Amino acid sequence: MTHPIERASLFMPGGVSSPVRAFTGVGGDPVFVRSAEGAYLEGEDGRRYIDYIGGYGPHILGHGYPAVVAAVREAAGRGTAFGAPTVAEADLAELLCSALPSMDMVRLVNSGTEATMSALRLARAATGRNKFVKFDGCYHGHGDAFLVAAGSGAATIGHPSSPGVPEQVTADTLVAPYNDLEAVRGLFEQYGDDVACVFVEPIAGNMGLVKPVDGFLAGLRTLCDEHGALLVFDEVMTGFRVDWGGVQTLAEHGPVTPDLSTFGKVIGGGLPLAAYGGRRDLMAQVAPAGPVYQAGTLSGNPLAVAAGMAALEALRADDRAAYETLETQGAALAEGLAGAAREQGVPTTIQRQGSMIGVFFTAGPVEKIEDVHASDRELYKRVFHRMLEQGVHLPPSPYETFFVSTAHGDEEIERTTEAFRKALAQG
Ligand code: KE4
Repeated sequence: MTHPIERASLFMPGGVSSPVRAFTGVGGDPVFVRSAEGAYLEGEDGRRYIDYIGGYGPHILGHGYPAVVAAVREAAGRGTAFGAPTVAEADLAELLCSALPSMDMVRLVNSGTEATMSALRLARAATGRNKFVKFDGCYHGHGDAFLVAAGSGAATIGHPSSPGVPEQVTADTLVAPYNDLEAVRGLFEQYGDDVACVFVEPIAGNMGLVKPVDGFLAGLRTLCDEHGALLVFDEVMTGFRVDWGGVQTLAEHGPVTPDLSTFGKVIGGGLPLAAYGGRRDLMAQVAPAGPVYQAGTLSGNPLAVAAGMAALEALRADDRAAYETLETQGAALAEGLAGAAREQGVPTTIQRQGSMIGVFFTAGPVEKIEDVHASDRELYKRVFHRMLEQGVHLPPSPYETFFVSTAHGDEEIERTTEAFRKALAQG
């Protein structure tokens, strides 16, 4: 019997709808998923897998969360994509703004990419400046301006990391190493009055999990204030994942208040919904209230809004008890993995924020992309496949984050830890 990837590859580039799913980061053929429930994926291969991909972030309550499924079913029965405003969108917008002191207003869109590209356009319009700073190893979706590879040296002008992105588009993208405030200070000294914003994942989740060192986020805030630039937090992955709100509302990381923020994943409950928002004086410039154009046929889609609302209501319920579960289970997994690595004598750095975990085969610490490049990524590939054989599906790349959900119980954590121990024991 041929593998599903063979037919899929006849009609879809790489046989997938998004590159990381093709297992290019770990080799081999991807598991095609038939269904999922709670902490488990059901493969077309007939096998069940404990899932740490979590849809790359949305499934904080586990797959097929009943209240989310019910909300989508109910919304579908009333139609969808009206091309007209709905009360439910305003309900979601009000909920998001009530959770985030930095957010006076928000615009709903369909993907994190749309949210970040729109936030960048708004920051450029609001400041009248074109350049912006991003960080090597941070991913903000596939908008042209963000698809840059850092050049050599501490801080550089970005060069396109993909064909089809013109040099003139990325000439305004300035790249600095993550956690390197001096490099950012240097960029501001060189380009200060031309920098529209600093765009950052306040906790980075696209090079594995890398946390800001003390003072990094606050330092960015100060530099932006000194030079009249905006601070943009890309919380597409961290928003409502690390806390009710985001990194910007976590006392342990400040809190630091951005001027604009982007959200996605969790707020859509697994359906296509993302958002950008922030200060009223900035958001009031977005069409049709202001001149900064941005639009979307399916933006604020009733099914996605219903799924997002149901997920957020579940996260807020019982005085946000879900976050205690996510903290407990995330800690249990991190400790289990670290213990197994110590037992096996394998240099391993486990970094965690709540239910987001980064696993790096290196002595660490891991504070920037170079540290991840230098880790034993070949070992990650071997461990990935050995754990897959044992029924545990890690993210198919050492540059991705493990996601724990409220559906990952003690049994799943124990089975994962044991599978990790056995995988490491094979060298
Ligand atoms: P989307 O366009 O994929 O919805 O969101 C882009 C995006 C923006 N900002 C951050 C911080 C993100 O993590 C993402 C998307 N994350 C990746 C996970 N590494 C999506 C997975 C994929 O590309 O298939």
